[in-house]
Amino acid sequence: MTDDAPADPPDRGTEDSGDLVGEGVARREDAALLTGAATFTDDIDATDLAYLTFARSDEAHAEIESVDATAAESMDGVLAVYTWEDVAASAVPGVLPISTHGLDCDPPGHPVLARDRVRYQGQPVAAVVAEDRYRARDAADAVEIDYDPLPAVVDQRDAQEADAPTVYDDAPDNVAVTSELGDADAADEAVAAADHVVEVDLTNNRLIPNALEPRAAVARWDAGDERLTVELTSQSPHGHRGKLSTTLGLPESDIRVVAPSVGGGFGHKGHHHPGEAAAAFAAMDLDRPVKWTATRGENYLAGAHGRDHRTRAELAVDDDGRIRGLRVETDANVGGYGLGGSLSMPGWYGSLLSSQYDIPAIHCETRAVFTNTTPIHSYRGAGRPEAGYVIERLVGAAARELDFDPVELRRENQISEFPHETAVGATYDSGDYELGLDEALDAAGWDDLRERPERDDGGRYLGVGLACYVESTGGGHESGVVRVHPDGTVTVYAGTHSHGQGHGTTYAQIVADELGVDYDAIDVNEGDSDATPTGTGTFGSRSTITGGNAVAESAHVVREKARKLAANLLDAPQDAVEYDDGEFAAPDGETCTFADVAEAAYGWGVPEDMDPGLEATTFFEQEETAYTFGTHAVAVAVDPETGTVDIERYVALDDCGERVNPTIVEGQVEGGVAQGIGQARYEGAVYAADGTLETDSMLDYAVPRSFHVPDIQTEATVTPSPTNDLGVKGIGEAGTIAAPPAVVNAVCDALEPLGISHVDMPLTEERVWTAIRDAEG
Ligand code: MCN
Repeated sequence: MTDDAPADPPDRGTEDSGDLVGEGVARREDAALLTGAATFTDDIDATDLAYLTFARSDEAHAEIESVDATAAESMDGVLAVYTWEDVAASAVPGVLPISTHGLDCDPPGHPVLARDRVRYQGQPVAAVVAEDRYRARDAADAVEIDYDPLPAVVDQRDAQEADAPTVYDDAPDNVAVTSELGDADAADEAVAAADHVVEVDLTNNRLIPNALEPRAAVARWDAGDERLTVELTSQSPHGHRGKLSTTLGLPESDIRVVAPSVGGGFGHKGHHHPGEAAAAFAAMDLDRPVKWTATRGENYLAGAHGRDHRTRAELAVDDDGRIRGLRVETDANVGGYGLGGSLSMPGWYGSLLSSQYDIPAIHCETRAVFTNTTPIHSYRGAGRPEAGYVIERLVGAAARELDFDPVELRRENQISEFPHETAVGATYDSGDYELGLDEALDAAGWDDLRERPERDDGGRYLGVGLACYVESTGGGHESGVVRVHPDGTVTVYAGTHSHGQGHGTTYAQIVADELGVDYDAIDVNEGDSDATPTGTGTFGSRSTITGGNAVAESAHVVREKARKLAANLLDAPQDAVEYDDGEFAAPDGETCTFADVAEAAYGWGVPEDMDPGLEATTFFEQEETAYTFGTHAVAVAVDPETGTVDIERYVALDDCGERVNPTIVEGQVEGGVAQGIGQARYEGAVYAADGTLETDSMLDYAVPRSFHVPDIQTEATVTPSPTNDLGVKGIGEAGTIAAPPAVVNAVCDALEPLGISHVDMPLTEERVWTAIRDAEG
């Protein structure tokens, strides 16, 4: 904070607070996005701009015998062809940073260009730079790469077999790390003692993130200042600056990262990619600006995937419906390389396994397993959808096996006192889980849905499904600056970066309320590492909690300084000055506006014991996690002739504490549910045994279209979080957590008359049809 800021975070109270927080203010960013006025990375032009593209590996696992760039180099318009030898001959380390802390092995990071071996199909082997992107593409095709193919492994359970190919010699069993959470003995005892043990063996399908805008970067090297500027598709500009610093061997002070408008990220633009580093390497080497834009196909092959868990789990339940324990064993595919912290990420997922339930004993063992597939990183939800799926499928299966009402089984076990510490170490801050369940059921017309016949008049099987969830949100620190200009207008800077979430609107609402100034006088800036104090970025549904509280605290500090300045202008004691709606008033009736005070702050109206200026910087640290929760209810009809699943009703009840902007919250829920339905019904990466990605385009990998997504009725309860002054929790990922188990539970309920208890995601027509045919014998 600035010198004027108090050492301890201020108690902001509610005095003078405005009324924009809580309103569904229309998103101010949409006009530019919808009319094409916004600038995305690929829109950026520059004098002498050159274009980079990769020659990528056709093989999933092979030694590289040779790379011959002679033909490519001689092609018209080609400026350079780089291989690992060029990187090695330079001062650039050329390896993307990887966190190996706590691993059972010490694998190298992902090299920007393949060193001697490729470990997944699509790994960049050579980078070609040319005068235009088409010549670059042609030249990349002309790079001749000789491989000595090695056997490949794509499935994480197969990879642990004794005769499986080894991805890294350092990890002979292909296991990067085995993580444990909870108490193994207690879970074993619960399973041994319970009246029933319900088992599931589930696949959480591998997903391929499909943001509208693929990854892209434009790098410029200023040889005079010896400074690199990289404009790129980033969720975390300072995070990218740090990673580029490690990969390129440049100090962070010599790198500026700017993320312009970003067309969706879904977690996929939070981590570092060879493309950004290669563009920077080439820009420095050629002393020309260099652009790299991934094609949709490259995004499929090598843009990092999400999920891909295989899980066996047992739920110990007594006759009365009380859950006694949970035992989970998960094999998580991490692909051919670690990226950042991706190898330890699967180990975190167990901390959400207790969900809304009071489960006294839980044990979860997770193995992060290397395979010859595209690296896995976070994808919207990142661990929470995987955990939510396991526990909600188990509860659904238990209700059926014990012949228990699925609502009552959930109600029987729901946590009702807060804070609540789970058996896997999470401390839930606040909630009213039963209220959420009841409101969701009411909104869905659950009792009527339950009374529907097994089949409708057309012979379709009818079913209903529920998913209750808990989502950990926020974490870490975030920066927020509130700068008042001499004319009383305001610029807010935050270390987060919106890529569809509407921070420009949200932060302006918060600051307008805190400062008591006009919403339209507040401009919000994110995405420039030179302009903003070091921030953490946007992921983990953290921005409203961390960025929102950071800008709120800064606004509060500014307002209190403005009050002191106003007291000086009005010649009144500070305590006696009232502030309302942009106007300070002294007891004698004299007034001055916020703009008068701003002008005085930069002019001659500053008392001797104060510094000039009117701005504050806050690094807000979120010390405790805020846990969002909710219940989603779904009704489906399944056509036995075609395997088609119709989602006839979808109700999403979510509680993210106080809502800054309920309309944006609804949009976030709907977007997440659409992606969750995508996972449940359509999406799934498929690899051939040799490591070829068979679903390498939108022709083979079905992203849901608008007509695949039903009307989603969004409902809310509001349980403020005690972890932060705004009382908020995150919402950006909730839909992806609740939708998959709610839909699968509904389909399993529909198919119960046929004796079908489980169908793996995605519930494609073919898969559902086959399950029905098999059941009918
Ligand atoms: N909000 C609110 N009140 C709350 C919580 C949130 O009003 N209590 C609103 C705010 O308007 C805020 C938005 O919801 O701008 C999202 O806030 P938050 O839950 O804090 O999430 P983040 O801004 O940190 O966004 C991250 C989250 C994640 S992790 C993914 S992945 C994701 C997502 O948001 N990717 C998205 N939503 C996305 N939406 C779009 N359009 N595109 C993506 O790539």
